[in-house]
Amino acid sequence: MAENKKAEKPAAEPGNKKSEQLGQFRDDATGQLMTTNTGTKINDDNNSLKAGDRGPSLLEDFILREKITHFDHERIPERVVHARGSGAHGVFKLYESQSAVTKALFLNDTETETPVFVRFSTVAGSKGSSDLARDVRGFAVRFYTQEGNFDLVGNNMPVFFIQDAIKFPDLIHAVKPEPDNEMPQAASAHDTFWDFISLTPESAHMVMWAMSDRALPRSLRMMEGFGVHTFRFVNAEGVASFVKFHWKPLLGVHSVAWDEAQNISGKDPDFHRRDLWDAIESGAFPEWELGVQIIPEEDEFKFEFDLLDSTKLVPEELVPVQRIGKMTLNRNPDNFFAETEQVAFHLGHIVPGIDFTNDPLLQGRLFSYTDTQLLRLGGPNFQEIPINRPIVPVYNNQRDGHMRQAINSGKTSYSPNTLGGNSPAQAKAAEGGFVSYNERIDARKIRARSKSFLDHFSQAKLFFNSQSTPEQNHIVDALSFELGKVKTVAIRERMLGILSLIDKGLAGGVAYALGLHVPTPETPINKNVPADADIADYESVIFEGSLKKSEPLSMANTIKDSIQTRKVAILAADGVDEKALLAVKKAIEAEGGSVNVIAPRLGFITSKNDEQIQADESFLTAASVLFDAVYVPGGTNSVASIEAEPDAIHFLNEAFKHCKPIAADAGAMQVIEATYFSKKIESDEGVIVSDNANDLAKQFIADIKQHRFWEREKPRKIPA
Ligand code: HDD
Repeated sequence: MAENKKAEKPAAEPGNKKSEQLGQFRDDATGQLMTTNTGTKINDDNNSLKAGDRGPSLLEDFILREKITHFDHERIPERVVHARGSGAHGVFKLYESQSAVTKALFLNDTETETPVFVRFSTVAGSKGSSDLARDVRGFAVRFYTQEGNFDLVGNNMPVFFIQDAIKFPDLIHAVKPEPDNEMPQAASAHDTFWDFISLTPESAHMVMWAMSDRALPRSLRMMEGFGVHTFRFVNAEGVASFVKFHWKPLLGVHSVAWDEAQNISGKDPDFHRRDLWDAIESGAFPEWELGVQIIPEEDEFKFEFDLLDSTKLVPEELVPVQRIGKMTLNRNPDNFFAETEQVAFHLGHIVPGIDFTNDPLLQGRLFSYTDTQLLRLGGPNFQEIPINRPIVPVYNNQRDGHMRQAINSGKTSYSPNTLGGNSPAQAKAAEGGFVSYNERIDARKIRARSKSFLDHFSQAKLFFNSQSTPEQNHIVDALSFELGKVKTVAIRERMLGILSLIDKGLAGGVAYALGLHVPTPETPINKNVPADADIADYESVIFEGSLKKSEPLSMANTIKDSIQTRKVAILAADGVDEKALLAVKKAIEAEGGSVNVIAPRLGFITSKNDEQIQADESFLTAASVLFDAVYVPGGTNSVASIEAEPDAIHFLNEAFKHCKPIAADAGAMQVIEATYFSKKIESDEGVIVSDNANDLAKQFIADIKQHRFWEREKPRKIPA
């Protein structure tokens, strides 16, 4: 009789404590026989038990009942925000001990690789929405440290829409699909969002970020991450400092164009998820450096803004970001539901050496995250789900509840006790027990916003002024699009009032697109505003920050030194000049880029010297928006076929429109001549035509490093 042997479950990464722990739960049915959940082998999984050939199914059929029941219960509530996400495992390695500022062991110990699990997400859309929505991206990192889990639950933007957690349900109700018709999906371009925003000027700074190209990342691997709030570090002597956390991607920060984003949403709604998965599978592990801005406690009031206000960032010019370690994502999850869906992040998961501040947004979040997991994961034992378990043992007197896994032995589940030897005993600070920072609070209860939170515009201006011209144009375009989708004219006008307090040119550009006038400074934001909005009174409106520009805020200043994992399309057909094709392919692959040959149909194409070259995609399955650059090799017949292929010409026109590098052999000039942009190529950077494959490859690679030639958007209307 065939026996089901318990499958071996090796750690995916021996030596990695989290991976080893997950290995105990990983199951693999390869070579095994099918069973019910109670282990009884199943003989027939295709037919239910019936009374006769054509008779009714029998209630007795435990196999049918179990299978259908489990299926009926397969779904859990999606996250109320950040429903759509992608996860990956990795490690964090510290460069240098940070013991001067924090006693957190994983930030002291440069030897240990700390396992991490990261989940990236969009905020507004449902679980099945497109990756390319214009949205903030969640950037949640769990460190499985030797002192317990530390979760850094951040975003790809350093500030937030609101200052106080009590406004979060309002913000999210406003941005989510409208309640009467559940439209639009994964989009802020609708009336309720802008109604709320136009009545909530504290959102002005975040709106600048959310309407910038940061909301359209080229890849999850090419975005920054931020802890947003000011946190506290505490060292072994009990000395505290404020800290802001940053993630700096080693591939730089890059985005796509809005028109491109909308097309990607149709061609491949999983674009970011696939990109992350493929990069990890191919061994091109995404990397970020962890940065910290440390502010000594005595400098708390040194700034023009309040450190406790999450609508403000600390400019790097004022406090430099020190890079203290590197995170590498090196393994995809085995099971999306078990890991990415069930992971329960919480910024209240901290370890000794890290502590909270009184930021009212942070304080409210501390409540929300556990609360939401109770509903989403069904009860108080969600920390026992494998992805949530710390790598250190858990001992306390919490007991029972739905789906309890631990079998706690012994008589006592209370403290203090004598019957159980007073175990588990409380840990003294010297034994690693968490002791909250001993902050002095001497205050009256008050339900109000601190005056130090009232400047809503100086950093919105700082952000806008720090952008390059193409980036500023994109913000104007984004707001013109979003407010153009708003039906209520009064909301558009109110927003123009807000924008005019940030930048007159910005407001003017958007007003032009909307066919409206910028409201006068006297009327802007308090016209027709309900008393609850509390936005009429600001001295702050006119506040000018001392810093006028901050370089790191512009993506134009990001790293542009690599073509690692960039995707290049080669348009080819029978008769292609394989020497040129292969030379360019080889040069790109040598620098870590990837190449797809796109041909009129799948299968093989025959080169001009009768070589067989595999077509990776056809014009039916591929789209320019899924690539970073395009190359057209020569070869008389190939060139004639490509020129005659409308989809290929569209491919090139669209790549041009989205400001991507384009290269063609001199022999492929007739293909370029069939495009819209052929007349522009002499002056246009980022388009090369050459009869020397090596020179072409060199220049092409240099262009791909630049990512995009946004200056090409003059005039900014390009057909494709
Ligand atoms: Fe939140 C999820 C980030 C404010 C309430 N949040 C969630 C996730 C991220 C953030 C990345 C997804 C975690 C995952 O991948 O599972 N949230 C932020 C940032 C904020 C922020 C950077 C501001 C600085 N959030 C915020 C507030 C509240 C919440 C003010 C409530 C008062 N957030 C939640 C939540 C979620 C969540 C409802 C939904 C699913 C979950 O927690 O696990 O509790």
